Amino acid sequence: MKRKLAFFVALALCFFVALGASAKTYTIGFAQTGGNEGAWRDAETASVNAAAADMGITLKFVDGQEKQENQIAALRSFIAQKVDGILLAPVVATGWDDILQECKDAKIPVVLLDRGIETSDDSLYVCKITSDFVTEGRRVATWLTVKMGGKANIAELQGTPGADPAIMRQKGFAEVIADFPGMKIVKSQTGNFNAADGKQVMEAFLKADKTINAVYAHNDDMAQGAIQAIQEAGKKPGKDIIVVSIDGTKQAFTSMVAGTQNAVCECNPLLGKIGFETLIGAINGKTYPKWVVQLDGLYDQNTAKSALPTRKY
Ligand code: GZL
Repeated sequence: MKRKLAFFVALALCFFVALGASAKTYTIGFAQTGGNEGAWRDAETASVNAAAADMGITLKFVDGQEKQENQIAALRSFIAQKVDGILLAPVVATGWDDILQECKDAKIPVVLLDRGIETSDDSLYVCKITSDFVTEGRRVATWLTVKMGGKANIAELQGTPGADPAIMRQKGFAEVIADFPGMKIVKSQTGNFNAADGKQVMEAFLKADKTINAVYAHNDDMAQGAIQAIQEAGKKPGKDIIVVSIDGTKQAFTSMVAGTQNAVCECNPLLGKIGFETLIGAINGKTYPKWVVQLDGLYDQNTAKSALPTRKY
């Protein structure tokens, strides 16, 4: 009899504990890089907003306007508001230790979303949830090297200066082409991850160097700008000049179907649910590997048409 009673008491306890955990409404601050980066960033923000609504999370959202000082101010305001946890998409990789120490002192866990940081103390954040940017760069470089038969004069459109994905995508691409002397980067400059700057830089590249026959853009938005610049220069993107980029947004797939882009390595922006689940886990004492890596696929004109209807961003 006693064992039966103990069982039912334990069962009731579990029920009330579970009820308590699910009934709590978490207040979470999200400091987004923001600004006018474009389709990928918009998809990530939409994913975070949708997940907050689905999970009953009170979300405090700040658009950092692509300025680190704005994101630091946002984190300080989250601390003052005593949020339960923080998501941070760090616009650049350095300069975060002090503010993250303030978050740690306030016992507010921070999860890094879609970009990593450089720090000597990785206890300052729970984990980073990002793609493997070096591998993205390597995969695109490998695809381009095969496509060009090991010989190309490449224009590189870099992402935001100092941003983790820009640094790592440049590194991965360079590592692969280092083994192929015929694969030359003849021009390389930042287009700040946006279409307008990407177009402007590509226009200047085309005026300066008539031998360019390939473009490596660190994201799709800059690739779209480059495609426009190539067309306005009277050349055929996707044919006269091969175009490859990273992100895998719909615009890249429609361009590959249209023949103006040749290949893309995706980079998943739909991180809202996993971001909140990880943060809530950490708030409740769970530990995580420092890098929760997202896996990406590579697509080209042979696979774009069938994949396009299934794309979620
Ligand atoms: C990658 C993300 C990058 C995207 C760009 O995780 O930080 O920032 O590749 C975006 O499109 O601007």
